[in-house]
Amino acid sequence: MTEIKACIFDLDGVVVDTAKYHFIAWKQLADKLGFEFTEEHNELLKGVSRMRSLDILLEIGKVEISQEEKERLAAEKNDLYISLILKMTPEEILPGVEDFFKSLQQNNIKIALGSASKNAPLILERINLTHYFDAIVDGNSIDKAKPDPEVFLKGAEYLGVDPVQCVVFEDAIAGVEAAINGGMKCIGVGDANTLNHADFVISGFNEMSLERLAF
Ligand code: B16
Ligand code: MG
Repeated sequence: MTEIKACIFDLDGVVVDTAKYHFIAWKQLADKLGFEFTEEHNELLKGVSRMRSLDILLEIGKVEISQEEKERLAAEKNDLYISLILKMTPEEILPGVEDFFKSLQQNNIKIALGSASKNAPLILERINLTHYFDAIVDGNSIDKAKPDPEVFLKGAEYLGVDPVQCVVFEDAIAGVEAAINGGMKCIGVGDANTLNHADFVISGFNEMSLERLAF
């Protein structure tokens, strides 16, 4: 059994549910471009970078446009997304998350963020969680998307903790793979069948405790 010294959290789908705001913003773009974009389509964008998400959306709508136009549409989507997340409040923190952060702090287990989102710092500020984090790695500080382990390895490096002593919490398949590729343990948050490569899966942080970190 390895002593766990740090927990690294994905943001969307683990700490907070921002997928619903991404959906509203992407759907508005698809409406404008004249094709249907459903909640099922939105599942394909979870954990995926902004530009890759746009490419997937355009593939769904069979729309071909220049790189310049893509940049413009991504910026337009992001403007709408930001207008939505600016209205977020601490009430949107997913159940059990803050209590778990407190117990980690009390037991000197470090906390890092490992998110693909370039808007992560703004979201953490809106939900008043920034102060819990010893390190923040987000879409602004990485070159390679999950399942590449870069985001989590940087988190471990910033914390000064060996990757084998880190546990990653992830809701996306690519995120679970990124943790495994980084030599870390991974607890899936969500559906056990979907996240079957994780060490184990919880449906939410009300099921989580320090004792369960010892595995
Ligand atoms: P942004 P995570 C991801 O966050 C979202 O799951 C994904 O849907 C989004 O496209 C990506 O962030 C980039 O977000 O446009 O704000 O940079 O799950 O890695 O915390
Ligand atoms: Mg996620």
